[in-house]
Amino acid sequence: MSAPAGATGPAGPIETTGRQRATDPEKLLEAARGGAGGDRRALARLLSVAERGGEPARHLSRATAPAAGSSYSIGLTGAPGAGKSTLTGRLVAEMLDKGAGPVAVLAVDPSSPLSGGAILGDRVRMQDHALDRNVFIRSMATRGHLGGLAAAVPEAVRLLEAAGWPTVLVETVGVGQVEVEVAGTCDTVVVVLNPGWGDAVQANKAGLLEVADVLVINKADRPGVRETRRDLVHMLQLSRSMDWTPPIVETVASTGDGVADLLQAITRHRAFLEESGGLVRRRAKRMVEEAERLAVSRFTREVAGILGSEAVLKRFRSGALDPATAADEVVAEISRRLASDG
Ligand SMILES: Nc1nc2c(ncn2[C@@H]2O[C@H](COP(=O)(O)OP(=O)(O)O)[C@@H](O)[C@H]2O)c(=O)[nH]1
Ligand SMILES: [Mg+2]
Repeated sequence: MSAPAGATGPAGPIETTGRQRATDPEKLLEAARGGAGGDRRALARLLSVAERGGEPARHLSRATAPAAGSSYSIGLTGAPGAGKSTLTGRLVAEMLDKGAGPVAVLAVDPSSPLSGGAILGDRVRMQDHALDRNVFIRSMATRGHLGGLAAAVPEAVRLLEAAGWPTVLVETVGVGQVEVEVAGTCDTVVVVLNPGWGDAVQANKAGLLEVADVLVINKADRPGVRETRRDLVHMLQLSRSMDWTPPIVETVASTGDGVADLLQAITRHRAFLEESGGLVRRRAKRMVEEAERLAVSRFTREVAGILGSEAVLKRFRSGALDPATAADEVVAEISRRLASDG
């Protein structure tokens, strides 16, 4: 099922008629600039472009590149139900309270082609902030972007950056491979866990501890906090040998307890990255990874296109072609196309 042309999903319908119709990203970007004071409809449209990918997104990507580095992104990941949305809402409130706004929130759901119920719930929970001029909330799902969400989200973050949002929070719904990858595209990665036997172990298995810059034991109003903390400390000692040891923060998102500590931990990690030069390195490394994802997915599509042709299948069926020769032919064909392109 595909989205009707021009729809933006959860951000609301877009007019598909009239002069306003989005074909010129530069104009839209111009309108969207100014952060909290910018045109949010234009921003929503641009985010749809980033979400869908393809040539328009590449074009947009070039337009937003000059703004790179002017805002800070924070990723929150953790198992469904861990309290990420509640915590995100609290964190936004805390930032606004401390004068650290405006804040843009991207709620990312890789599992649904169009954002569904889970994200709708998130939006309801964050509605207080949706009314606030200093907050922009947007859901993102898979829309056929060639590099997947792990490529679409950084594009969206750069777009928000170019539009003048100094802080972007990225919340993922779960802890699948894509979600961890998406969170990993942010400057500071917050991993949200709950107290209880085995949660720390699961986090380790899911590769969460590897990407974590800040660890949160949310639902600290429940038993098992001390054991979970002990397990985490132990696992961090075993698996990490680096200059930054992720602090472990206890929160009760439902009451707001510990959220100020969480913001402080994030701020300290940011300062650490900025002072050590790690931020610049980290961002450059991410750009390489993002470019790799895009390049590989383009090649993959080319390869699949050539090998999936009826002519090739016919030769395979009749025994006239073997996989190794076919691979040679594909490489030669792609090289030929590249040469004639360039
Ligand atoms: N007891 C308790 N419940 C919490 C806490 N934080 C969140 N919850 C509840 O846990 C449930 C899942 O929270 P949600 O934010 O949707 O989790 P998400 O799936 O990770 O986004 C909701 O019913 C929250 O009210 C907490 O610190 N303590
Ligand atoms: Mg959520």
